[in-house]
Parts: sequence; structure tokens; C-alpha cells
Amino acid sequence: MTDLKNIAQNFQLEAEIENVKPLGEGFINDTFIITTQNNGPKYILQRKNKNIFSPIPAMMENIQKVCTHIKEKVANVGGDPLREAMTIIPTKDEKLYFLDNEEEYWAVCLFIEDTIAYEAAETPELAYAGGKGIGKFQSLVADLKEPLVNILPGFHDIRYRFKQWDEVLSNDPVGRKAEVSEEISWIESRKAEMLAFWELVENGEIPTRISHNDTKINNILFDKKGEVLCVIDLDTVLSSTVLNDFGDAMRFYTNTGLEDDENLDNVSMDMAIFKAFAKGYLEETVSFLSPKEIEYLAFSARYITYEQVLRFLMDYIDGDNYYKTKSPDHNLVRARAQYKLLQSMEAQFAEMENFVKSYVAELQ
Ligand code: GN1
Ligand code: MG
Repeated sequence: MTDLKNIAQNFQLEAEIENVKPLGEGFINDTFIITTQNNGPKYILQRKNKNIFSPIPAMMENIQKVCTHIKEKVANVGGDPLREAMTIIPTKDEKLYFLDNEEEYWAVCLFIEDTIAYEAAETPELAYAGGKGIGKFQSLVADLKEPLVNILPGFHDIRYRFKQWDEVLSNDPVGRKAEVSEEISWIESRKAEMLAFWELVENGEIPTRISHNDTKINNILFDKKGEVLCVIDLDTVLSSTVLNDFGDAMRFYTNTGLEDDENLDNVSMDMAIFKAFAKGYLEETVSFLSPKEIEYLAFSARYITYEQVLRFLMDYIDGDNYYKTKSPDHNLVRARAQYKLLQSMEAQFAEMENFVKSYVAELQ
């Protein structure tokens, strides 16, 4: 058993450690909360998943660049850089991570008090605030000139995902392929339209900008007034298209069921949530988005949801090597639920597109 307190001791904490306990249910990293004595500051400790993010030191540099940039901008307008941006706590020897004896990487950031992290966008008001939060994040980093290292090659790149997909299907390492032929056809039948979208990113018609790439609602912290205070979980900050962020948020916010709902009747896309998030997002971003980005905003929800069906299904066929799972068919359950959501988006696509168009016209 890893001695978490011992790991935590290596960082520049401002008070004596009281306790280190597990926090949340991320699919990739292991997360803990550090409390300190006499009600001192709290911290988040994470074991970063080196099988996914590589190399971790470069990832931590990326995060630090983004945080430093946001802090400067927040300070310039009289905000609180310790609450409105993540603060990385370095190790006692001034590194952004600690490498333990088992070659595992650990990082610490300051826990921001008096905030709320939601697990679902329960109301349009919350979705509107979330849209503003993601839009504001993108506008804050839009002028960050320092390049980020691409520590996740091909992350939201469907051409790359198809390469992985073809390999996994041809290897069929645990013999699951035959039982999911229908699910495989969901992916195959939509390949062309997804590649056509990604080609616009590849040929620069859709520009590359700094994006977050994992915009689930629990990756932003709200203050007690219901406004977004700070965007967290910056492991996936990359230069890619900002449409990833809009699409991934829609995949998560608009779902009337759970990401892994076993009852597919629960799952559909909630149009009121779509509109509310889109409003908030566009109000913050319309000034810098290009016409092509706006044109493909609604499609990005389908793109990322499709990609997620593919990634869950591919991990199932591969024998569950990527995502943490709670049962042998968990990835398959997730893939089916995400597919139901995708179908609901496809059925409502015209209305999604029309809404974006008309709201942009209103703002301009
Ligand atoms: C992973 O770790 P978590 O839950 O924030 C994944 C996202 C997926 C998401 C599915 C690095 O995010 O891409 O959309 O699960 N992150 C990585 O819920 O693969
Ligand atoms: Mg995350």
C-alpha cells in the first residue's frame, strides 16, 4: 500500500498533514484530498496516469503555463488568482511533480474552498452558467502564445481513433468482437461524416486553439452564487479545436440519463439544456469564433458523442485496458447509453443548428 502521507510530505504544504483520503471517481487518475492540522489549507493530491498522459513532466508544464496565464489575467482585472485559477503546489525541490520509488507520478494543487462541483446539469440556469464558464476559459487562454506539448496525440482526432479501432478489431484480444457486431455497425456507418468534419480541422478551415478537452460538468467549480469560478482538471489542455469543448460539454450536460445508464429509456438529449449552455457559451466566445467554428458547433456535440461511443466500445473489445470499470460489461453499457444519446442528438439536429444560427444573429 502506498503511504499517501509520505507522498504528500514531498510537497510544499503550508501546514502539517492531518489526513489523506480518496476523493471522487475519475476514470483515469487516482485523486485524494489532503487536510492539514488546525483547519489549515486543503490540497488535492493526484497519482497521474502515466499510461495515458505521456510524458507527465511535460503535461505538468502545460498545466502550469495555462494556470500562470489565467492567474495573470484574473489579477489584471482585480480578481482572486488563488480562487479563479488552479494553483499547482511544487515539491520541496521545486518540481511540478513527485516521482515515487515505483515510478509513479504525483502532483498537488490547492483545494479551493466554498465551491460546488455538480455531477449533472440539473437546470438550464446551471447549464447557462457552465456554458459561460467554458466560454470564458477559452477566451482567457485564446492569447496564450507559449506552445503546449502534445502529450495526448490523437486525443479527439477521429482519424487516429479509427486506426486504433481497426487494430483492436483485427486483434480481438479477448474474443468479444462477435457479440457486438450490431454495436460495431453503429461506428462503421458514420465513419465518413465524422472524417469529413475532422478534415476541416486538419486542413485548417477550422482553426486550432487551446482547448480543455474534458469539459464534463464536474471539471468546473461553481461558487455559492451559481457562477463558474474556476475550470479544473487541466490534464487534457491541448492545441486542438475549441469545438471539442463545446461538443464534450453537450455530451455530458444534455444527457437526461447517466453516462452509463442501464435503462436506455432514461437517456436522451435535453434541448432546453442544449440551448441554455449554447447561450452562455456563445455570449463569451462569439467575438472570436470564426464562421466555420460557429457553423460546426452543433455538429461537434454529435462528433464527440460518437467518439465516446467508439472509445467505450473499443475499450470493451480490447478487454478494458483504458477506463476504470465496475463490472465486466461496464464499457459496453457505457457505449450503448452514449449511442442512445447520439441518436437523440441526430433526431434533434436541425433544431440544434437553427438555435445556434439564430442566437449568433441576435448577438451580432
Ligand atoms: C475520462 O477522467 P475523466 O473521467 O475526467 C476521459 C475523457 C472521457 C471521460 C468519459 C484523459 O475523463 O476523455 O470523455 O473519461 N479522459 C481521458 O467520461 O481519457
Ligand atoms: Mg477529468
